[in-house]
Amino acid sequence: MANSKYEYVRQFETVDKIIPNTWLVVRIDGRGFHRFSQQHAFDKPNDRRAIDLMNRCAVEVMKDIKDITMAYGQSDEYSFVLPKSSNLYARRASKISSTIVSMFAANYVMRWSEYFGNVTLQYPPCFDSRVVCYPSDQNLRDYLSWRQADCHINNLYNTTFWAIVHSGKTETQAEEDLRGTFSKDKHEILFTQHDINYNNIEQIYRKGSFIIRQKTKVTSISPNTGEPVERIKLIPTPLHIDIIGDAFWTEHPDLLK
Ligand code: DGT
Ligand code: MG
Ligand code: MG
Repeated sequence: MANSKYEYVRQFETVDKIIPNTWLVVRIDGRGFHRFSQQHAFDKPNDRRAIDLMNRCAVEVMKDIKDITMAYGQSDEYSFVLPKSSNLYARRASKISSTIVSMFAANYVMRWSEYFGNVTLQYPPCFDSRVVCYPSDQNLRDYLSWRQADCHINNLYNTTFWAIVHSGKTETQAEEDLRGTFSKDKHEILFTQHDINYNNIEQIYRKGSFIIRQKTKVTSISPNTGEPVERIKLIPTPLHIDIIGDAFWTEHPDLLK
């Protein structure tokens, strides 16, 4: 029924095309993960299973949607970056955003038990999603720096908070101890009172995860000869590195093209 009398309703659909030649960032974030992390008894301050699952979902999204060149994740959020030149779904914002977030959430459920073993998933996790466009390379770098700085600030606070609580104080006391403190005070509390050098904490917790497509050697069996064949493939790989400074970007100039 190509030209049915009903077809005029299409005209009510609004166009939400993103302007050309701008970086696209899709950020997804867990809905009510404060409760979700409690209901599933996530380790505090960081649950490695939860982080690995988030990273796995992001890798699967990148394997499927080849336009995504990089992604940054921390806590219950992930940001996916599409280059200025991308014409994915003719740059329709809701189509891009909804495809990425539903693929991510479906993977989260499907792969849950791979990471959480026999911990039962109590209810369906849900993620929100938005698209933001950034006109300049500096805007994009500032966006990613903002998310990584957020990871650092929250992780330093949470690490100190839970160190105080695990040492026997109440959560209210820990909150009071930390009120008005600066970053250097938290480092000091951790070092002198809890024997923790913050800088020695694993990078995955302090820096979050930045996924890029890295050249990786893969071996497969040739269907013709039955022999193993080595090939170089671009595989989305999570790195736990600083993306605020210039060093990483100088090493990877292609990412900002
Ligand atoms: P929203 O996003 O407005 O629906 O609300 P929430 O509750 O998702 O809050 P949000 O996104 O600002 O903060 C993420 C929450 O997830 C926060 O309460 C801490 C929790 N969370 C994330 N990762 C971990 C983890 O590895 N361990 C624990 N214990 N909690 C985590
Ligand atoms: Mg959330
Ligand atoms: Mg969040």
